[in-house]
Amino acid sequence: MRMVSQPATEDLYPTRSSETTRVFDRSSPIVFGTAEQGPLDAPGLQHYDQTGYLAINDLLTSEELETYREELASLARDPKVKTDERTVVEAKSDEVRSIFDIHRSNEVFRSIANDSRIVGRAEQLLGSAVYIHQSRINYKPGFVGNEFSWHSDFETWHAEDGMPEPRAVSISISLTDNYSFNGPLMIMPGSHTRYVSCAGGTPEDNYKKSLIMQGAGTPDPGTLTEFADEYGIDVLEGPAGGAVMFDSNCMHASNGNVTPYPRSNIFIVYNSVENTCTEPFAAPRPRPEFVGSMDFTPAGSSLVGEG
Ligand code: 6CS
Ligand code: FE
Repeated sequence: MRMVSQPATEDLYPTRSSETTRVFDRSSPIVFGTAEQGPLDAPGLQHYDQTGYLAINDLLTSEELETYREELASLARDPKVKTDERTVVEAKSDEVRSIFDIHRSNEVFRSIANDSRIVGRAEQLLGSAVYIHQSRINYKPGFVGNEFSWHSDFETWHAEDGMPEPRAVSISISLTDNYSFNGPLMIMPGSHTRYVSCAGGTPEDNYKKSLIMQGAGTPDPGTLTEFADEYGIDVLEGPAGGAVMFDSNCMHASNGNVTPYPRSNIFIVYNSVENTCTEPFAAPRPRPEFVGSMDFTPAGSSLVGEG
């Protein structure tokens, strides 16, 4: 009899390994910390636990907002940034869609990514020190900003970056006003309690395409319809300077932007230091460091950025 060796640990979140979509209940906890630890209070933690997200109004002062907006504009104008491999350009125009790794490449964004107001909330939600798995600025320019299809970030991070469990939280900090009509974040509240194991495999160098328009890891229309019918869709409108923190396994998307008003944000992903990435679970090789970091230095610590 031929012996087949078993993987060292069972994959709790298999994906991209069969021809059919399957839906599992999430086994991992959602909120790890308590209200006593702060800064989030009990109603805030409860909202995050139930819906998978939490809005924070007035995170930035008006001076901070001004500084980040200027930085955003100057980066988009910089020809060196435009040709950098960490910059993603929109499919049908020459406009910048995203700039990755801004917590390492830019001093202004490094400071906000390590700011205790944000890191403290992430640590409380995840119940441990946290490190930055990914950072980016999303521009969503007026007229030409394209959509992001429905997906769970965790499904991609598990398949392509080797993130073991959904113990990560993203923050999207609004640098422009989010209206219903300029492509704001949409979340299916409660969808973070289910895991959609997607059909198909992961193509070679998938990130080069998926960061412009995601293909692999997007659930099929039938599953998305069932999810929308069950959970509904929340549209996260709100003024510049506010933010949304959301669980890594939320089903979310955003529409394209045909209005003249850009919808730009800073996007930072914090992962628990107890959930560091390993080999990808469903991809030929790990993605580059600027998309999925393997530097597990805790955010907010004095060590960040040294060396
Ligand atoms: O690839 C990533 O890490 C992120 N970007 C996309 C388009 N989907 C998954 C995840 O949000
Ligand atoms: Fe996403």
